[in-house]
Amino acid sequence: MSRATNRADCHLGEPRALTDRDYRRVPCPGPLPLSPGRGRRRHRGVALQPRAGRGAPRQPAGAGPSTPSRPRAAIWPPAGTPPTAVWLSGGRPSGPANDDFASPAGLPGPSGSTAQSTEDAIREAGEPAHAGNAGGASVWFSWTAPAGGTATFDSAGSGLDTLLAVYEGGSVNGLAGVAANDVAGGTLQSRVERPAVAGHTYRLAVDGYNGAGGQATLRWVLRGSSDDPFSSAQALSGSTGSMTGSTVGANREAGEPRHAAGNSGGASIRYRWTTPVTADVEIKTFGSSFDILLGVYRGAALSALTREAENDDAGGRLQSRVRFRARARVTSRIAIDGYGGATGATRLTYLVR
Ligand SMILES: [Ca+2]
Ligand SMILES: [Ca+2]
Ligand SMILES: [Ca+2]
Repeated sequence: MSRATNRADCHLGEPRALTDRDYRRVPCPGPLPLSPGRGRRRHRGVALQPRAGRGAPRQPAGAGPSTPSRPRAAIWPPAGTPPTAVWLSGGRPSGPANDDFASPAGLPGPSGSTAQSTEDAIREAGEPAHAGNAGGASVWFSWTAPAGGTATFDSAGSGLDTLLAVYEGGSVNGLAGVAANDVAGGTLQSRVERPAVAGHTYRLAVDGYNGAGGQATLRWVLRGSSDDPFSSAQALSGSTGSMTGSTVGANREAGEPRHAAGNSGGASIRYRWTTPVTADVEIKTFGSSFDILLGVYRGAALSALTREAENDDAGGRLQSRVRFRARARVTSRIAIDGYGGATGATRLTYLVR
């Protein structure tokens, strides 16, 4: 494992205050032979204003938003750190929609995956250093645990050296760290796993080591507590609806029943659904991407589950469909598993017939 030598080596060491939207970050045109504290130099036509030491950065004369037609670089490296990116006045291309802490991308449900570019993302004022590295190209996510359990987040599959951090809190400079990771499993990608409290909202930052940008993937999965696999079940609302999800990264809990056809499965996600009145209902997984096992139960605890319905293949397909009579105010516990432990994208449709 080695650190990639790429644009990441061209980033500011101290980008903290360089978040002015009137500035535009561009990749370093090459090694910048700049020594902190030695005054203004010219590099490939860009006026540089180095500043030694840490502290409040100083804006070079003429480099501010007031003169956007005169591109200049503002570089304030900490002492001993070579400057690595230039920020030009004249407007920065808008970064990702979830660049800032205040505008996170929501992560729906107990599990899933999302991918995006972090190019042009920045580090905002007051932002903590994620996983102990200054980073510099963070994007933010928000996830509310639909139930209690163990939440796992990882950035496997990302095309950059990621930093991943989980927080609680409502402002970027007032966050409480929950978990953070730089390298996991011998890769440059990151992984964290922590207990999640039902209803709590967690904020996640995905950043690049030393400010690297690139294509980032974030996966999340909530597993139930070991004494009840259904404790992480996501609630279905209304009398009809559809939910998409993913079983990638899910597993099989101790004591979990075989959900259909006596097949052991191996990667299940769970839902719960309560109808206000007794009704004939249908639940199906048509539209999922793999061979599904579907099991429906009632009962308040794993040790007291009663099987309501199960199906492996319906209608000559690998997808599943069950019909049963749901009792008023009795919660149906629904498990989607993969035949032989297969995983993939899921689609669950439920309706009162
Ligand atoms: Ca950011
Ligand atoms: Ca990393
Ligand atoms: Ca099937």
